[in-house]
Amino acid sequence: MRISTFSSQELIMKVMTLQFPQASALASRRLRCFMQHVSSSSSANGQTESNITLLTPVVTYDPKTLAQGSPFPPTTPGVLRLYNMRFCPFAQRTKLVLEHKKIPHETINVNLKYKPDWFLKLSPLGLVPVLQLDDLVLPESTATCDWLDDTFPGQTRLTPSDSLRRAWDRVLLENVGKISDTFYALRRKADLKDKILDKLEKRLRWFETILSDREGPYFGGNQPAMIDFLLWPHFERLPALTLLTSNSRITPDPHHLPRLAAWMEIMLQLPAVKAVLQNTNAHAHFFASFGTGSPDYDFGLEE
Ligand SMILES: N[C@@H](CCC(=O)N[C@@H](CS)C(=O)NCC(=O)O)C(=O)O
Repeated sequence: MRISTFSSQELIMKVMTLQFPQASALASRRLRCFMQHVSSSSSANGQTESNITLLTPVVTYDPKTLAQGSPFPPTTPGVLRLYNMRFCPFAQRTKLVLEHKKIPHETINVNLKYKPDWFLKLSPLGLVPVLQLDDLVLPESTATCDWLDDTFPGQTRLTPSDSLRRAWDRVLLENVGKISDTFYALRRKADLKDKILDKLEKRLRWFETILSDREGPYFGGNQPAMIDFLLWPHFERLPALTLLTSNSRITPDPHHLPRLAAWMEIMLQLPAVKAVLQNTNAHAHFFASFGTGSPDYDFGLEE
């Protein structure tokens, strides 16, 4: 694992332009870029010193997915990389934390149906998200988010210091996956639609109750916390499920679930959420394409 000094005092910006040979395997990517040397600070509250120096990416990668047979996009020492898939709710968590904390990184989108060999070497389970920084390789949404929060505490930690709150956030986290399972259940067992929707409503009411007991409007209180970013991707997809199933019971509405509906509204205003958001039509399209066995990973990107 690469750990070097992470200076809290200053932000060193070094701009350099790199020119890569046109004929390289990455010829299709834009090769002119800037390098900024950014140092972030360790937390002031005496927690573990973070000693990582990050460089801001120098190459702007094409956001299109890399599939089997694509050459490995070379890494740059000191540049944090996220292996991602634009419609993956788990990778979206990591992306949200990166964006919210303004942590410099580059993103490589991976075709998860036809995975490149180099991706399988990095991620033997073949799952995104994965973070890579030099020799460090870290998979799993929650692990990557925790690591980012610990390593780049910035102004505010996203993880609550109160242990009971942390424990309850874990309870919420454990239950959110069941919300997206609804979509797959509805596809597989259309005849059980009412039962499935009843279960979903029950779960959403449970989230509403927990949120109502908090000081709001976020699950984190008056500021978004880690749990808000971990939950959000699953909720962002609910309007698309509503669209696909023509069932309005799926998306929290202000009359029945006012706190959740307000939370969704306020989350949508966060710059990190805006930066990573896919709109309802895009999600619906991706879900539908996934259902046919040909996931349209690059939907919405220019040809
Ligand atoms: N527990 C993992 C789940 C990640 C996950 O399921 N990612 C999906 C995309 S949304 C994936 O990589 N699927 C590829 C595959 O199953 O082969 C996490 O939280 O990161």
